[in-house]
Amino acid sequence: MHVMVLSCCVLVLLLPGLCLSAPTFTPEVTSSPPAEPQGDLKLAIEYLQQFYNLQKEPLGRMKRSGASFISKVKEMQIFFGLNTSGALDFDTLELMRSPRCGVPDVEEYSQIQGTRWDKNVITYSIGTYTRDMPRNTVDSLVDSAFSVWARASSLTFVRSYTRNADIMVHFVTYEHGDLFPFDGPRGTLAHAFGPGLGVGGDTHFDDSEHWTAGDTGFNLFVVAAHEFGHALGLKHSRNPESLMYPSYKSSHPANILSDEDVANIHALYGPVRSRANHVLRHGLSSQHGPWISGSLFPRLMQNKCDPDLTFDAVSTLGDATCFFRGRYLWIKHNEQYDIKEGPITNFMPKIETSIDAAFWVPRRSTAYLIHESTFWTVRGSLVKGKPRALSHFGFPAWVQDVDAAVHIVKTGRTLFFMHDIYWSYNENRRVMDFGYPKYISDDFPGVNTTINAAVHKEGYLYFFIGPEVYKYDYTQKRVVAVEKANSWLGC
Ligand SMILES: [Ca+2]
Ligand SMILES: [Ca+2]
Ligand SMILES: [Ca+2]
Ligand SMILES: [Zn+2]
Ligand SMILES: [Zn+2]
Repeated sequence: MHVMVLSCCVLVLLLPGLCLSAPTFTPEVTSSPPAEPQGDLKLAIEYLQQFYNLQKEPLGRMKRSGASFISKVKEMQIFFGLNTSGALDFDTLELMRSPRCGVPDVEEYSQIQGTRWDKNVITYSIGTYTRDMPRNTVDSLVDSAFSVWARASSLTFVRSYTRNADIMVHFVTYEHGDLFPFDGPRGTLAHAFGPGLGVGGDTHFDDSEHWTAGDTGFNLFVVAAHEFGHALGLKHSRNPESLMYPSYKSSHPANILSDEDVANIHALYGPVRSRANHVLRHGLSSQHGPWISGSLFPRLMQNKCDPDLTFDAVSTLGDATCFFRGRYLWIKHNEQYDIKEGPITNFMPKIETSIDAAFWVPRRSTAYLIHESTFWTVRGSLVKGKPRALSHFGFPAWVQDVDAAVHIVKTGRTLFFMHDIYWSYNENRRVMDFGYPKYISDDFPGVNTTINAAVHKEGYLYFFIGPEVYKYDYTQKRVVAVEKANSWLGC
C-alpha cells in the first residue's frame, strides 16, 4: 500500500507582487519579462524534476527534444488541461512560472487519495512561530484552517503544547532538518507530510515568505488550510475550484472547500454526524473500533534510545546522517535541528523496503541504498528511477546481499562488507579492485564480527556492530573508541 508522501507547495512567481493581488495564475502575457530560450529550458527542467519526477541529468545533456523530457511536458499539460503538444509553448511556460503548489507527479494523483490517520481526534502543536504577525494571530489562523476540515468531516483537532503532537507546525527557513530545504523568498511556500508516525502530518511553512492574515503577503489561513489537507492525506486536485488545486490563490470564496475537496475528505474520514451510517456502510467490525480501523500505515514506531538498538545501515546524505532500521529512518542533520524520524517512505516515497547497506559519494552528491541484490540511487530526497542490480558493481553472481558499505573520499574506494569478507570498489574507474574479497579481520584488526553498518566521518571509519559503534582509525589500523550506537541519536 502506498504509504506517506511529502507534498510540497511551490510558488513560482512571475513578478514580485503578482500573487498579492491576482486571485489565481491567469497568464499575464504583458507582464512577463522576455526570457532566454536557455532560461526557459532550465526552468522547465527544474519544474518537471520537482513536480513530475523527471530524472536528473546534467543540464548539457538534457534536450528539449528528448523523449523523456517531451513525455513529462505532456504529462504536465494533461494535468493542467493544456494543449498536449509536448512543446514548451507559451501557455506551458506561463504555467510553469505561475504560482502553484508542487504536485510531486501525476502518477500520484491518479491513485486514490492517500493514507489516513487511524483516529479521528488529531492533535496539533505550533512548535515555532513566524515574526510576521503576533502569536495569537498565528494561533487563530491555524485554528481556523483546521476548522475548515473539522466542519467538513468527522475529524476533531485538539491543540497540544507538546513537541510530539500528531501535526507539528513549524515556521522554518532553508535547510531545516528534513530532506526538503526551503528556497528563500518565493518559490516554495510550505510543505506537509502525509499522515503517519514521526514527521508524518508535520507542516512546515517557509518563513522567508511574508505571512499575513490579509492579502498583503501570503495568506497564512489559505496556505495552512491547503497544507493541512495534505497532512490529513489529501493529494492535489486538477480542479481549479478546489482548495487542493496545486496553486496559491489569495482570494477564495466564503466556502473554501469545493465539492471535490469535501468528497475526498469524506472518503478518508467520513462526513460529519453520520459516523454510525458510515461504519455500517463500510461494514467495519466494531472490534476494531469504528474509527480506529483502517490504518494504512504500518505501526513501526521505534524507540531510538532502546539500549539494544541496532541499525541496518547508516549513511551520510548531504549535510545529514541517515540511520536505517527496518522500514524506519532517523535523520540527524549536522546543524542543530531536531532529529527527524518516520517510515522511510515518508522521506523517500519509492522505498518501501528495509535497507541493508548504504553509502554516500560526495562528489556525485549521491547516496546508494542497497536492499538485498538491488540498489537505489538518491540525491536529496529524489530516488532515481528503478532499483538496479547489485551486480552492477562487479560482484560475483553468488553475492546476493551485503551487510554494510562505506565510501572513503580520500581513496576513492567504496568498501562492501559481507560476513567476514569485504570488497573494494574503485569509484573513479568504476571497477572492483583486484584481489578481493579479503578477510575483514586481516585488514581491520579488532573487527571480528559481522558489521551491521558503516559510515565514514571526519577521517574515521565507524563500524556499527550490534548496539555499539567502533571508531576505527584506518591509517593506524586500530579501533580507537567504542560507544553506544544510539549515542549518535543523542541517547
Ligand atoms: Ca507528526
Ligand atoms: Ca520560499
Ligand atoms: Ca546492514
Ligand atoms: Zn499542496
Ligand atoms: Zn520541511
